[in-house]
Amino acid sequence: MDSTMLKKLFGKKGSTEGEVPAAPSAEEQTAVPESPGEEAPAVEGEEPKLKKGFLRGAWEATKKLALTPVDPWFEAVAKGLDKTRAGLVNKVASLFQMHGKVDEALWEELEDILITSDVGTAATERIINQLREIVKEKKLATAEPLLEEMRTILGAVLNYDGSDVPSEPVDPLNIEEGRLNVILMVGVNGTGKTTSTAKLTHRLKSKGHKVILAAADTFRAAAIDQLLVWGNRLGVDVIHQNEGSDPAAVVFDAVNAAKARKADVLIVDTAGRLHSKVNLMEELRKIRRVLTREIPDAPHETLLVLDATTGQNAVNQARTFNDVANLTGLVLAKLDGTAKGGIVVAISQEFQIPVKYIGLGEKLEDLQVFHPKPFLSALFGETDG
Ligand SMILES: Nc1nc2c(ncn2[C@@H]2O[C@H](COP(=O)(O)OP(=O)(O)OP(=O)(O)O)[C@@H](O)[C@H]2O)c(=O)[nH]1
Ligand SMILES: [Mg+2]
Repeated sequence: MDSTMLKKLFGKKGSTEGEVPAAPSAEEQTAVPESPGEEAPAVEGEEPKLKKGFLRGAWEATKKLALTPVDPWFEAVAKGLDKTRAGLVNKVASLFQMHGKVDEALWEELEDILITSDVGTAATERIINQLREIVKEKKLATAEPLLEEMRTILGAVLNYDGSDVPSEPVDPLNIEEGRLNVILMVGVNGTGKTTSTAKLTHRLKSKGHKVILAAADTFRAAAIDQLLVWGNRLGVDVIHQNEGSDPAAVVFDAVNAAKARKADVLIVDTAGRLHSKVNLMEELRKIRRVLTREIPDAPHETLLVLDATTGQNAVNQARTFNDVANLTGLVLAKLDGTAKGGIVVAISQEFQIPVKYIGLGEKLEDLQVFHPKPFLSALFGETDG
């Protein structure tokens, strides 16, 4: 059972802040958890007498939580989205619950919450317009049913087709056996490119792929060292040259080394910091030219790494890079560090490029495949993916 979820539902009453309860035993899993209010059950196993509404909903959710085996993928996403759940969905849920009637003030407050959570103006407008339509069509007098409706609308914005998710997430990458697959990591400085490169290496390696890294950020010696440290920790080769050398030359070396060493995947970590945007884009073009000369259909993936905490800036970066870099996917890093995870919604509304991964922490395991189903379940505090 995820302690943070229980805390979210029931607050911290009766427990010390930061305390993590031990995993429940089989008996405990069927026992009734402690409830926050005076309406807590006196007898273990007896249901509290809660009226329909938020507490009742929380109770039902917690009961289900206690009985549902936890899926590690869903659990990891849920944990990484704690802040956004509190900052976005819980706020919307309590607005719908507390406000009661549907009036202009409700729409204004909803707009405020969505905009301040980085959902973006286009998606906010879409959500509110569709909710208004639903209120009219279904002649809703109260706002409470709107949360479930909003979840459905978000699913549509995230291009969710209603299909189920595999129990083991499939890496959404154009990787084929029998060839050298090249993944180019791009993005402005500090977004999480190098860390995401390491996390992706870890994922691919654990699936049996032989990975080689190219230190094509030659702008700073520290950038090369950082990748070397990760390479060492991961047990993979890092092809590098000295600080200031031509990144395209590093990539040329790396392709040849990867071919000679029969690697399956070459991941190219690039620089984000150059004197100007023009220089940065020119450097990326040159890297791509060298790659294509060596392997005609390379790079097979170009992933733009965005820092989820930077809001509208991330949207602007996606626009700029998309113009020059033929992006095949997005990595939204640092989603764990923000209550404004609405950025995933804004990005999905504005671009056709799929969000392929989300970064949910600094550790190697903290890169998760993005799929709207577990994402929405985690966001809405549900109990499984
Ligand atoms: N909390 C959290 N921190 C992250 C995540 N991804 C990266 N970071 C941190 O963000 C900082 C910058 O990450 P880097 O991977 O060095 O970023 P970069 O894009 O390679 O930066 P430059 O090479 O300077 O352009 C580091 O402190 C990382 O540990 C994430 O998903 N969650
Ligand atoms: Mg870097």
